[in-house]
This record gives sequence, C-alpha cells and structure tokens, in this order.
Amino acid sequence: MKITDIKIFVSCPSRNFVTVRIETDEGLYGLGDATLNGREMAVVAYLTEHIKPCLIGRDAHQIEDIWQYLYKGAYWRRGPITMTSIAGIDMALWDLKGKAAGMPVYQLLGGRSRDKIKVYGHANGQSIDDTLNHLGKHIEEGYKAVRLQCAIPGLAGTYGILAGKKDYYELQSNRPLPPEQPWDTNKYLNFIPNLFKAARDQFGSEIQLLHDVHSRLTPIEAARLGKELEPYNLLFLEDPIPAENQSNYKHVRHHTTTPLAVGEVFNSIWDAKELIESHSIDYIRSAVTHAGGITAMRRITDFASLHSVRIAPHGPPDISPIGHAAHAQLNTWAPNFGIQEFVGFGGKAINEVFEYSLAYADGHLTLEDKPGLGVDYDDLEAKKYPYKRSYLPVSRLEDGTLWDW
Ligand code: GCO
Ligand code: MG
Repeated sequence: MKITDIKIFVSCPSRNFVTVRIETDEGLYGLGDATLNGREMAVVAYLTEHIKPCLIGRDAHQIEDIWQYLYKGAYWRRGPITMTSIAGIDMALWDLKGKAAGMPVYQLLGGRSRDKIKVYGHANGQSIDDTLNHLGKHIEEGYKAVRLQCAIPGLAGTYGILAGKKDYYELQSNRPLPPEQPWDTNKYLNFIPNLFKAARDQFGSEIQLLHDVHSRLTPIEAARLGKELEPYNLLFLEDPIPAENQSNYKHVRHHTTTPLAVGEVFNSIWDAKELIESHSIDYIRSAVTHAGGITAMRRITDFASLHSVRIAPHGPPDISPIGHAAHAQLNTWAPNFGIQEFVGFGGKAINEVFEYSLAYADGHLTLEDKPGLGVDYDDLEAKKYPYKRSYLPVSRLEDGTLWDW
C-alpha cells in the first residue's frame, strides 16, 4: 500500500484544527490530528515542507519505520512542532492499517481491555456557588468525575473560567494577539481549598473531583496546596508546577498524598522518564496529538504501567475529534488506563466537518466498532470555516512580571 499523496487541511469549525489525510494507491485514506493550539501554521509548514516530500512512495504499512525515520532520522529530535507533525502522520497510518485489516485500531494494539471509557468533565464558575451549580449539572448528566475551576476573588479573569459563556479563544477574535491575565499565588492558595470543602459539604464523597493548577506554583507552594486538599480526596491535582525540572516533582510528592498528574505539554517519553521511574506522579496526561502519535503513546503507556502510573490523556476542545478518537482506541486497549478528559465537541460546525464514532453516556464514552479510527473529515464543508489566528493567554503578576503557565 503505497503513499501517493498527503493533504494537510486547516479549518476552524469553532476551533482551529489541523487534519492530515494520507492517500494510497489502494484507494484507502487515513486521517490524523496535528492540531497544536496557537501554533497551527508552524505544524502545517513542517508537514508540508519537511515531511510530505519524504513520504510519498513509501509503504503505508511500515508505521514503525516511518516513525523512526521522522524521529531519529530528523537529526533535530523532539519539540512540539516536530512531534505534533509526526503524530498527525502516525495516526493517519494507524487509521489506514485498521481500514486495510477491517479492524478498529484497538484490536491491532492488543484488543479490548474494557467496555467503556470513564471520563471527567469540567465545572467552572465565577463564584463557588456558580461552580457547584455546574458540578450539580454534571452529576445529573451522569459524570462520575469532574474537574473544578473557579474565578479567584480579587483577580480580574482566571484561565479556564467561562466569562459570560465566552472563553479566551472567543474573546480574542477581534484582536488575535495573546490576551494577558493577572495572577496572584497568595489569593489562589487562600481560596482553592474553600472550593473543595464546599463541594464535599454539598455533594458528599462519592463524586470524584480534580483540579488543574496550570503550572503556576513553586514546589513548596504546590506541596502546601496538595496537603490542604488531602481532606477532600482528589482523584488528582494536575500540573501543580512546571515540569522542565522533573526532579522538582519529588518535593511535591514527599509532602502530600494528593495524587499528581502531569504531561499535557510533553512531546516525548523523555519528558516523563524521570517522573515515571521515580513514581513522582500517578497519572501521565500526554496526548496522542502532541506526543508523537499512537506509536509513541503506546510506548509511554507500557513504560508507565511498569511503575504503577496510569494514563489520563489530555482531552481539551483544541484536540480534534480525530485525536479524541485515537485516544478512545488507545484507552480501550491500555491495561493501565485511568481516566479520559472530555468536555464534548464544541457544537454544530464541528459535527458538519468531522464524523466520529464516539458517544457519551452516564460518565463514559463508548466507541462504535469501525475499521481504523472510525473517523471522517469533510474537506469541502471545512472550507466554510477558515483558519483564524488565535493564541492562549499569558499570565503576569500585579507588578507586570511574566508568570508561569
Ligand atoms: C486541560 C488544559 C487545557 C489547556 C489547553 C491548551 O487540562 O484541558 O490545561 O485547558 O490549557 O488545551 O491548549
Ligand atoms: Mg491541563
């Protein structure tokens, strides 16, 4: 099965998505997600200029060799642009192999380990009451696990909180430059335990709760937060500190029994190696789309399982339905699957452009058995939704100092 063409599409049916379509001489095509939020066009350039010309004419069945060729053969290894580009190609090749075999990708990985995929949703609000109302709605919809984020009193704007039902992405549509948000660690640390205390007081101990720090703390501050949240029994505390310094997680770990999760910005197994080997974390949150595809995530998953670490793949709205489908395939197989982040697919336009065989019910996703990833992409329909330049916000302290993500 020879690769005859590789098409790269960018569209914005509510969010920017980069979609890879590998075409073959057997008439089959494979689809992959290569979306990197805020850096979409850099990935498009890498795919168009540096990957596509090298792959035309190769055997699409040689997934491993193509992965090694693009990773080891590049000389300049790793990095988000390279690894997201490799991910788009790798996913499309797995999709193709599944279609050629007439089997869903999870069968090729080793078969089904579970019937359905447990997910966690997001409850946000401008106040504790607001956030708890949103949590209540999730519980009514059957969610067994929910992430809680709340606007921090005294801070004008908090990331991850929908202000008047708009997020940072929509807010910047008339001014496509990185928005800026204030940050104050003291206000944050003083407030967050109250949110979780109120949630447990109102909803009891059954519902699993999570929280995302977005890497804003130092190790000792994260240790304090972890300790203060212990009475509220979190499923995990996500990205408490930046992870360039993997050994920093040991400090957090040694001070608290709150489980820790990290990895959404990682782009290779090397970013997580020490964290996993030293058992400094409980969940690895790398995404198929950003960590080099299914081939790479299968390795990360196996490596993590040796150290009692479970996978909890990053599942934000800025990963396309193709990336979510790849996660569903991986999660159906992975013996050490933990939980999948899932906030739904942003509306009508997405469903006109993408087809996917995933359905939410009662706190879980179920995957319909279809060959490959079980997805499709309508490139003509997608033309109605052209790319819009857009950025994630940056954080600054009150005095103007640029702060960590
Ligand atoms: C999450 C994330 C997202 C990211 C976003 C970046 O846990 O879902 O932290 O909110 O910030 O996906 O592109
Ligand atoms: Mg996160």
